[in-house]
Amino acid sequence: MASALEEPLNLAPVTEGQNGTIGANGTSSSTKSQYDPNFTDNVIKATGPKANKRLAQLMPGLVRHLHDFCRENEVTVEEWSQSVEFLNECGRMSDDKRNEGQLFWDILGVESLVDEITYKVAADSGEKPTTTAILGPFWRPNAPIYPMGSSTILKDQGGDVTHMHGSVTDFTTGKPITNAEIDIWHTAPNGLYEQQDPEQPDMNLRGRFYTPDSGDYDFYCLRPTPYPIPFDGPAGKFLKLLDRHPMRPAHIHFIISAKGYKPVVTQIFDRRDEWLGNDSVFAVKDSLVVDFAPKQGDEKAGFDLKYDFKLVAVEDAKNGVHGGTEVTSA
Ligand code: MBD
Ligand code: FE
Repeated sequence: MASALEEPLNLAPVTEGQNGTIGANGTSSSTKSQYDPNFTDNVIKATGPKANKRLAQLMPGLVRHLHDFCRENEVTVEEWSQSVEFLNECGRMSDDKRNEGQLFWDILGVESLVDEITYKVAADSGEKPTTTAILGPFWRPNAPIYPMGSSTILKDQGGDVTHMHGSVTDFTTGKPITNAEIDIWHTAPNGLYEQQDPEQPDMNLRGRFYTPDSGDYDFYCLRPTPYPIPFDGPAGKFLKLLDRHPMRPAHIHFIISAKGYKPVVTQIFDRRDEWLGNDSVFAVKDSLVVDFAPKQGDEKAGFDLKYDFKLVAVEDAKNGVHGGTEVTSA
C-alpha cells in the first residue's frame, strides 16, 4: 500500500460505521437501531495487541455495559457533564487524610462486593465462610507500635474503655502465630477518626501490636460508636439525592498480617447497634457481629471483648483452603 502522504486527500464520505463516528445515529433508515450499531464494537476494537492483559480482558465488558447504560437511559451531555464534575470534585477533595473516591464506591457497595469476591469461599471447599470486611477510607499507614497490654487511647474523650484480647492462630493447624501484626483503628466517641478531628492527637485510637510466641494479644481500646460517614462532599450529596442516611454501625477496623499468611482486612460490629441492618456502606456480615461483655475487676476497662483471629497460610490458600478469621465468642 502506498504511504498515506503520497495519496491525494480523500474527502469522500467515510463508509458508514467505519470509525464508529459516522453512522446511523438515528438518521439512517438502513438500520432499525436508533444509534450507530457499530459504535461500541469500534471502541472495543481500538484496544491494541500489546494492551495490558487484564485491561484487555476487562474493557470490552466495561465499555459495553457503560454504552448500553447510556443508550438505555438516554443520558444527555448535560447529565454526563455532571458525572465528570462529580468525579473531579471527589479528586479535589481527596488527600492523605480524605479518600472521597473510595467513599463513593463504598456507598455503592462496590468495595464490599469486591471484598466478597476476593475472599469468597470456593463453593465446594466446605471451609468456614471468610469473615473479611472492607478497608474503608480511614486506614493510615505507620500507626504507632505498642507493647501488648497497652492502650490506643491517647486522650480522654469519654467512651467505654474495652479490654480486647484473644489469639492469632493458623486456620488449618490451629497453631499460634508468632509476630503477627494486629493493626487496629476506630473512631472517637464523637464519631470522628483522628485525621478528621483537629481536637484529637495524631494517631489517636490507632495502634499496631505484635504477637509473642503464644500468639495471644491484648490491648485497651474503646467500645465503638455509630457514626455518619463524611457527608460534606460529593459522596454525601449523592446520599442526599438518593434519600439515604450516612450512618455506619459502630465498628473497629483490623488488618491482621503475618509472614507466610494471607493478610486479613476486617471489621467487627457491636451486636447492640441499631444500624447493624442498615449500614451505609454495606459491610456488615453476621459472623463479624460481636458481644461486648461487662468487665469486673479491671479499673481501666468497663467492657471485655474476646476475639480470635485465624489466618490462612499462603501455601494452604494456594491449595484451595479459603477463609480468613473466625469469631470465637467469650
Ligand atoms: C468508614 O469509617 C468506613 O469504615 C468505611 C468502610 C467507609 C466509610 C467510612
Ligand atoms: Fe470505619
